[in-house]
Amino acid sequence: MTTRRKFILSSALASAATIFGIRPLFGEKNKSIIKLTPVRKPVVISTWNHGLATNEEAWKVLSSNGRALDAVEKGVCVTESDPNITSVGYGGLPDRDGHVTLDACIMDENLNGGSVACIEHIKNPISVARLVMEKTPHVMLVGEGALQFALENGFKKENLLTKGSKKAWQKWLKENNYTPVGKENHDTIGMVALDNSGNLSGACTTSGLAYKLHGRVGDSPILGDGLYVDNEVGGAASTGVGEAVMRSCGSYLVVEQMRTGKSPEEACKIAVERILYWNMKYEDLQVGYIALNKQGKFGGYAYKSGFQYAVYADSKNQLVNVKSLKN
Ligand code: SD4
Repeated sequence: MTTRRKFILSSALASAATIFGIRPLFGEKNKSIIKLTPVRKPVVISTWNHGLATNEEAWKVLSSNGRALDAVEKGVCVTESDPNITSVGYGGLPDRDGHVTLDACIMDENLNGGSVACIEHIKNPISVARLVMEKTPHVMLVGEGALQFALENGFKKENLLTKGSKKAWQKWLKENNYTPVGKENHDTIGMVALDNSGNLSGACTTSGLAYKLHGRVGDSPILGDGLYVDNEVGGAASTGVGEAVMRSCGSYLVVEQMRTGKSPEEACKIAVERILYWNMKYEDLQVGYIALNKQGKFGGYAYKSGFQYAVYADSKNQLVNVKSLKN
């Protein structure tokens, strides 16, 4: 092909890519762009103010040159094991039938993922999700099968319904006539970390919406919804009404926006704008995203005000109030 023809063809491809909003940033090309920019590391971010304690644990791993994957698993285990956090793990509010059913997923730096959904009786579902990733040919196990897999691998069967959560559920039963309202149960923990080797990993774990229908699974254990990590670009995690996140493939959308060069905050904003654009209707609708890119830059955005995330970077652990589309 002559040089002129080659030029015309590549310009045509470039403008087609621009029209469709696609930029060819995959593979080697993408890697070389990222290598040119300075990297701040390690960094870990996680949702809500309980993210501070979660970050502390993750930082222990990161600051001793550990792997981001170990950091996110150990970090979110803190939240899962805390009986006073009623939206994650032990102490999580049950479904409308009184079952505490948990959702969790994890992703490493090689696009590997593991997930469990609607699992009962296991205090640390994130560790089961990691085992699914590392020891099985699958990505996701659900319900009874997930429990069976956990027990076969040495996890203990426990009662996760604390006195406090049981009391809250009984009160709800009296007042709400057994009608699931899809009301948000704030404080799913989503976490993304960048380690000293420059690798990204993430984890997300929750007891989901309080008083949901038995068997309901939200966004949190779904790769691309509650969490997505692409080690060439960045990672993102969500919190809020899972149905809205699932309908818009939220975390994947955030990561793909970062791939086109958007900052973490801009990428998160685009993902919540998608929810507004489609006019999704849920009672008490809130969705918040957090994102961390390969360079160690981070950000978040929420549908409505009140969302915070915790960031541990430059040896400082602090809370950030995020901007929102609505008050
Ligand atoms: C879910 N996204 O199950 C979770 C709930 C949540 O803050 O994040 N609440 O839909």
